[in-house]
Amino acid sequence: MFDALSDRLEVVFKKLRGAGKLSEKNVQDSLREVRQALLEADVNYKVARDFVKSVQEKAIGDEVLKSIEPGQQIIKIVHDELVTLLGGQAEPMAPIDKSPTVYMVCGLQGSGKTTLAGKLALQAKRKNKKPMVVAADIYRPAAVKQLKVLADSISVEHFHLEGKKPQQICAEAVKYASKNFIDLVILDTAGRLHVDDELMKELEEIKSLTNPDELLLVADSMTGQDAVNVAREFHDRLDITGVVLSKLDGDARGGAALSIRQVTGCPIKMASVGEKLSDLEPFHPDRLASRILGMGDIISLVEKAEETIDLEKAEKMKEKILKSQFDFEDFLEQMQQVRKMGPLDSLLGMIPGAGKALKNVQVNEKDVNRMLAIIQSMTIEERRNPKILDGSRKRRIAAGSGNSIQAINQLLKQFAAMQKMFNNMNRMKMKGLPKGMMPF
Ligand SMILES: Nc1nc2c(ncn2[C@@H]2O[C@H](COP(=O)(O)OP(=O)(O)O)[C@@H](O)[C@H]2O)c(=O)[nH]1
Ligand SMILES: [Mg+2]
Repeated sequence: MFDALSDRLEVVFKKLRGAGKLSEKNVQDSLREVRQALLEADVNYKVARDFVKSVQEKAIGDEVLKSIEPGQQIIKIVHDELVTLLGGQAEPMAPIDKSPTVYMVCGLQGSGKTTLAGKLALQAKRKNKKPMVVAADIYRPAAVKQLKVLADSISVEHFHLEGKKPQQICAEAVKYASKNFIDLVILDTAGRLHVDDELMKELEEIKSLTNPDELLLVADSMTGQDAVNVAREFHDRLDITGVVLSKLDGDARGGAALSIRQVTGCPIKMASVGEKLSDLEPFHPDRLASRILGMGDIISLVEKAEETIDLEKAEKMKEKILKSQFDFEDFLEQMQQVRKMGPLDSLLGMIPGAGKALKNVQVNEKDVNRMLAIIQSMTIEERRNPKILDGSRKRRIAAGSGNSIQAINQLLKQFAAMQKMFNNMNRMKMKGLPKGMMPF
């Protein structure tokens, strides 16, 4: 989602790093470009203006300009300001600690409410809690069914009362839950195409009848600044407790995600990153900032790995990446593990720089199978040290794996790019990047 912004900022920072000595003018020019990049990413103009002002105040001190690496310092300041812009600390969801805890989900039509209800239910289940989803969107018959199908797919109880008003359905659901040992009630409310008074009244009533522990607004990141305005209107009326950014996996410019916290003052609690029910992550301002500044999101990757892979292996992977010892043997092992975790392109995007190195490569299962076949046709020695792959070895591997020499060359090229990127990352680290710059 933040590719274009990342690319722009990378260019600005490259210039800054290369400048050696910095003057106020250098800095001001760079920050003007940062502001332009933010605006192009569809960041709210006031947010962009204040952001740059705040960075500027911190960056134009003697201390920064005379430091050994002023460029790095300024990047660090931008990073820290981005973290602040996104809310500073990660804000956890209200704990599921009574019977029942109530999460109310609201937002415009199509923003991803029903999907989120399913995702939250799945997450609760994984924590050994008993969730129940409540169909309170009665205006579209398909909506009740949609929630039912989702609930059935994860064996979660589904609550609905035919012919009743949403307010009643929700109130009854909470009563039912407290009698039936349900830990978490998730209210899937109705949406509209635009904010309207009637809907707001309905939501206000549901709120006062059910007294939710979380009142979540689902904001569709794909709709840009509209999402920000909608969030503001919902917050004004309902006093929401948290925003969930949905469709962060899309290719919109990301400005909504970057503006919404600042404009509404409401914390972003979760990020929805795909259509599958497992595609829900806690929102971490620092990780997203690192990702936007091209530093990847190793922590999310490792955490995701830990869910599926055993801890020891995940730890080993992190170490190998850090020490630039990542070879085809590791690649093979990791690929096999990683395939259990989810769509590859989304995982690769979390590796610093990998998204970029592999940008024009469509990663799909067929490609992966081909890559794996090629690596499996290599000897251990070749996997450890691909440099020894000469023409005749390549021909052998090509024949063995049923691929062309060209496919093998392509894989080698991609792998070399990845190694180079890991190396750069490590060198940057060794140069003593300020603390907080690297995501680990
Ligand atoms: N790519 C992507 N699609 C999503 C995400 N969340 C929801 N969707 C899709 O968006 C559409 C609308 O979602 P739905 O939950 O029905 O929205 P609702 O009208 O607010 O209940 C559906 O096609 C979902 O599969 C997400 O995080 N990423
Ligand atoms: Mg819905």
